[in-house]
Amino acid sequence: MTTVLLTGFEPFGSDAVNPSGDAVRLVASRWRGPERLVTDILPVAFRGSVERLTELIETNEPDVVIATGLAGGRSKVSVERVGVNLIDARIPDNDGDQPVDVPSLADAQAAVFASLPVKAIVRDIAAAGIPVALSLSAGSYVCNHVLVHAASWAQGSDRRAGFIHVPWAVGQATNGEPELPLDDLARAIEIAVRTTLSTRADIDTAGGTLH
Ligand code: PCA
Repeated sequence: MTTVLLTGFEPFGSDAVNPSGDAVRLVASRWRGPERLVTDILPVAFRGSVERLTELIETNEPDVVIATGLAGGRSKVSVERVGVNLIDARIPDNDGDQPVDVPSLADAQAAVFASLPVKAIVRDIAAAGIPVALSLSAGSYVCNHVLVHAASWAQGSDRRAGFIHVPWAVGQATNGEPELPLDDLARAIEIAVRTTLSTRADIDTAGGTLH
């Protein structure tokens, strides 16, 4: 049976909530198969996140890994295209670690592409009326770190992996940053899972930006 591993993150920094974890829990509660969906909430820690991801992969042997996280300040769901092999942490992680200018993965390429059908996912989330965009940067913090590890795990195999950043959910942003209904975040993530399962090769359409 096809298995999808879907993760969100716990809260981090000074925040009490993380909509990625809430949205993933919502997707799990609504999932009706037939594929097996395994969900989990990762710690916002450079070491702990990848340890947990590796453990989940070893235990569940997924065909697809989709990790999600919060990108506070973004107004749209962001489907990440690439993980850059660089950590430059602006704030300490939840374990107090703050690596600066070190690789996520030693002795690896400078970057690794997500292997999800990212353009088909953007098309389908947009068709559901939810603001969405392709993104060329997942940042240089724990989310990007997890993307690099997940995408590297999938590289050169039939497995697929990628990352989706979500904005704040309604009622959560503290500085007037953009928010979307939590239900939209969950629907967008579920669409990403469904589209990945139904789409092997991505659609051939221009999706880039000039800057
Ligand atoms: N967002 C952070 C880490 C955890 C999360 O939800 C990031 O974008 O790196």
